[in-house]
Amino acid sequence: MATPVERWVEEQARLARPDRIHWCDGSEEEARRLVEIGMKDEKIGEHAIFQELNQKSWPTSYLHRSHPTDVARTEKLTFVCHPTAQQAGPNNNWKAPTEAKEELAKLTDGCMRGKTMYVLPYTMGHPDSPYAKSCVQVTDVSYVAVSMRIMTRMSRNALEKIGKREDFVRGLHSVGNFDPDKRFIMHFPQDNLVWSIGSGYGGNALLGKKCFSLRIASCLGQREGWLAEHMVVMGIEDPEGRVTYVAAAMPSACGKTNLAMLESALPGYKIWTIGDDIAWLNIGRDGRLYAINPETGFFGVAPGTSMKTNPNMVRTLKAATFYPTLFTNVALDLDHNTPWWEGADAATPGRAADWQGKPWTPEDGTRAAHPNSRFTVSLYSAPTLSREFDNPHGVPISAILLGGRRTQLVPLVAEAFDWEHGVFLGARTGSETTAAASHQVGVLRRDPMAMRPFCGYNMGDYFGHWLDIGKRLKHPPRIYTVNWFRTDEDNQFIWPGFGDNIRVLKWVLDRVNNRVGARETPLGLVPNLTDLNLDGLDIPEEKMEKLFEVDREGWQTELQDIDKYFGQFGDRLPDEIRRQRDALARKL
Ligand code: OXD
Ligand code: MN
Repeated sequence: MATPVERWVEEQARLARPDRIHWCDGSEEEARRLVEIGMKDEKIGEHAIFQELNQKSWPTSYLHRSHPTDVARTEKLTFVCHPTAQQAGPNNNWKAPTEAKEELAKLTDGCMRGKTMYVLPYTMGHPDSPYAKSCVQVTDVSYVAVSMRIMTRMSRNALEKIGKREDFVRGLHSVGNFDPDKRFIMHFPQDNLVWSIGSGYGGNALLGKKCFSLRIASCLGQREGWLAEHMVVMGIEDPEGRVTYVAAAMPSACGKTNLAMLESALPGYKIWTIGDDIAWLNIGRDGRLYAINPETGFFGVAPGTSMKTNPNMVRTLKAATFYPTLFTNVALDLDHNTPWWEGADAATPGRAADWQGKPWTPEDGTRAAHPNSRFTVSLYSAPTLSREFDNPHGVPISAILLGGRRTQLVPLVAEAFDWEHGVFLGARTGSETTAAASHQVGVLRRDPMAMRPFCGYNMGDYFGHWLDIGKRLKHPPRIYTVNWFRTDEDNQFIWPGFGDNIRVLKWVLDRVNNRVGARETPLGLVPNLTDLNLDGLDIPEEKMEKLFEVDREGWQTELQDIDKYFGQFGDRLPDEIRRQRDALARKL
């Protein structure tokens, strides 16, 4: 008798009509075979799916070029199909499930003709974890199959674990013909289903990532009493050898990966990486909040990555483990057959192919790598990998940082007065947009808890869910806002960022261990400057003060924007958030 997974795969094959079906086992041998297939047999336009890079300087690395219209997550084409529009909220595009499925079925009909359908069984989270979820994705491109091996725990065991169960998470993916007018990423939370067609890029195509582990999982979390968040998880070891675990939410391309594996500028401190993008947060028996990272890989932004900004990532990328390591839409140094991007360690190549494979020289004055070019690499290759990474129960979180990219207004760091105030700080977060999604870059938009593109249900209800979680926590983590991006009159960043962010993390540790006091402002509790370790930094005191300045007039204008944003949620905005907003207005 066919299993539920076999029956489901059969059904998808009847619709998409592939020439062949390949059930993946997640082995290294298989990954090698898929890379070979991608180098020889599969193409996007005129480019092979994979091109081997210089294996001496970049062991196990391959270049992938996506379709030129398919270079980032496309929020406009992403839908969450709850039974009602109210459940999806103003933060999501919505279509009625039946109508959405009819439309997708038309686009999917016969879309895999002439191709192989790869069946990818995987779990998000360690298979022994009570929080792990079993999933199956089908796809028609080797790039996605290989990427999913890096990003998830893909194996035959995953299939065995599902066995006769019907509640596995389903992902149907096809690149279709890459036509942007026929591109949709649709979610059906009631069916644990993601259906994505027309894109082979990152979060649009690796369905275990944003689609399941954030959008669908946030809905599961609402139902089951936990949180799926766009967060880094890391351990911070102090000079006494104690490790404190912290989670940090930041919008896409705002430095989460650099933070997750930071090399400390302060002696005696060390960062241990659990994850750089997604955290599942559950309440433990002891009333503390525990975090797991459901993923096993990094899908990080390449431009700007170097020994200066993130030495541990450069070490990770150069590790010789065959998951393998993929570079997508970076430039190619033609003299050395090596990947290159703006801000890389290697000198600008004299002769290169740009991200589309077109001849490029520095004189062209254009960017060689796409601003959203990426690497996909296993977390197991990271020298900073935490010993607790595979701990099925996760790690206890002592502090949650909520960040954004703000050149003005938001202090370097501020501590919330309590959990409810912290939820408000997260709810009112704004950030300047980056190239991680297709939209105009550098525009301020509200991005609560960095979840604007990823919260799979009404954001008003989401704020309420955070407040409920707080009520159930006996020992809630403290909540902080952080902002590395404040600029001076000359538009220069005041704070050096990167490895120096440990100075802020040290203050957070000192606060959660009740070692230092703080100064109250309308925006929260900020450090006394004498409590921030600034040894070896050369920032004039007045600039340091500027990092904590409360611009009351600027905040009045900001409040209007916040009110406008909150206004969309009507009755679904919790009263507590309104109370917090009014308290801020009174203090300004
Ligand atoms: C990502 C994103 O890829 O947030 O992590 O866009
Ligand atoms: Mn992300």
